[in-house]
Amino acid sequence: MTIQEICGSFDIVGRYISCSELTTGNINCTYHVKYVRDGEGKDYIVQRINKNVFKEPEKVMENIVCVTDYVRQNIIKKGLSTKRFVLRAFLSKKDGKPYVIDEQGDYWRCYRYIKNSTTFDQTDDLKVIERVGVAFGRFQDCLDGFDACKLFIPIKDFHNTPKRYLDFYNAVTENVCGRVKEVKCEIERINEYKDEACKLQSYLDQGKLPLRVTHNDTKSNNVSFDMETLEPMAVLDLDTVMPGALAYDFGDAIRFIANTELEDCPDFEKVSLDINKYEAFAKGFLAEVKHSITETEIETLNIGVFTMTVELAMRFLTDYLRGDVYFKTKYPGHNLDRARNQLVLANDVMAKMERLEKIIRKYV
Ligand code: GN1
Ligand code: MG
Repeated sequence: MTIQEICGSFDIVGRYISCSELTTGNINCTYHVKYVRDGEGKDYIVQRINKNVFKEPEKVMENIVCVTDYVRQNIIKKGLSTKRFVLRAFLSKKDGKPYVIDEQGDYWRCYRYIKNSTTFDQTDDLKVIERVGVAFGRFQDCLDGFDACKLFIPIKDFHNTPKRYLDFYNAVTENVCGRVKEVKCEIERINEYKDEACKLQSYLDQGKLPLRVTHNDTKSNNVSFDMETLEPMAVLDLDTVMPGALAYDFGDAIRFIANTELEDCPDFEKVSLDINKYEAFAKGFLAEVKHSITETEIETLNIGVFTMTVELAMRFLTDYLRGDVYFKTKYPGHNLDRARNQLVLANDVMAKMERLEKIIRKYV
C-alpha cells in the first residue's frame, strides 16, 4: 500500500496532497502527511510500527488508546485544548481499530499533526527545557489514579538493568561480527558501572518504589510545543508507556536534554552534563509531580539519571556488537559513537552527583 492508500484507510476527511519522511526516530518509520479539507490544510502523522521491536502492535495501540483517553479527561478538567494537549489516534474505516494492516502484515497508525507545533532535539533555551520538564511532569499528573497494571508490557524488561547486562554479556560472548576487540575499553567501563547502575532495579525488586505509568522515552523531541508561544503541549511517542519507576522518565529525559551534545555526537571530549540544563528540567518536572512524589522516589531520581545513561550506552554497544540490528543507523559506526557518547556522559553524571542532589532538594 502507498502512504496515500494507508491514509485513505483511516477515518480522516479531505484530499491527500503530499507526504515526507521524518528521520528523527530510531525505531519506527514516520511520515508527515498533508491533506486539504474545505480549502484548509490538515496535517497528519502516519507511522509504520516496527514489528521487530514491537511484537504485538495491536496491544501497543490498545495501550495508547487507553492512556490517551484517560489523559484527555484530565486535560479537559485542566481547561486545556484536547486537540493540542493530547494525541489522537484515528480509527480504521473498515473495522474501527486504531491501526491498519497492509498486505505485508505491517501495522500503520495515524495521528493528528498538531497545528503550528514544533519539537526540540536540543536547545540552549532554559525556559524551553523547564517546559519539557513541565510536559513530562504533567503527563504523570494526568495519569494520576490510572492503574498501571492494566497496561500491556510492550517490551519486557525494558529498563531492567540487570537483564540488560545479561543481554550485553551474551552479545560480547557471541561476538557475531568480531567487533569485541575494538571495544575492550568500553566493555570494561560498562562492567565497572554495573553495581551502581543496577541499584534502581533493586529498589523496585524490594517494593520500595511505587509503580507508575511511565513514558519510557522522555527525549525532549517527544514534547510538542506551540511554535509561537513556546507553550508545551502534548507528549508524543507513547509506544513504551507501561508500569515503571518515576526515575526512568526523569533519568532518560536528563541524559538527553542536559547532555551538552546530541546523544550521537562523535566529539566525545565535548560531551558533559550541563548543570543549568539539569536544573531547568528538574524545576519544571518537580513542580508538576511534587504533590505525589515519595521520599524514595526523590532519593532515586539521580540514580535514574546514571542508570538510564549507562543503560543506553550498553544498549547501543550491544546493538553494535550484534551488527546494528535494532536501532536505525546512519553510518557504520553510529551505534558505537552513541555508546561512547553516553559513557562519557555517565562518567560526568557520577562526578557531579553531589551537586545534582542539592538541586533536587531545592525543588521538592
Ligand atoms: C529509541 O525511536 P525512538 O527515538 O523513539 C528507543 C529508546 C531509546 C532511543 C534513543 C522502543 O527511541 O528506548 O532511548 O531510541 N526506543 C525503543 O534515542 O527501543
Ligand atoms: Mg520512542
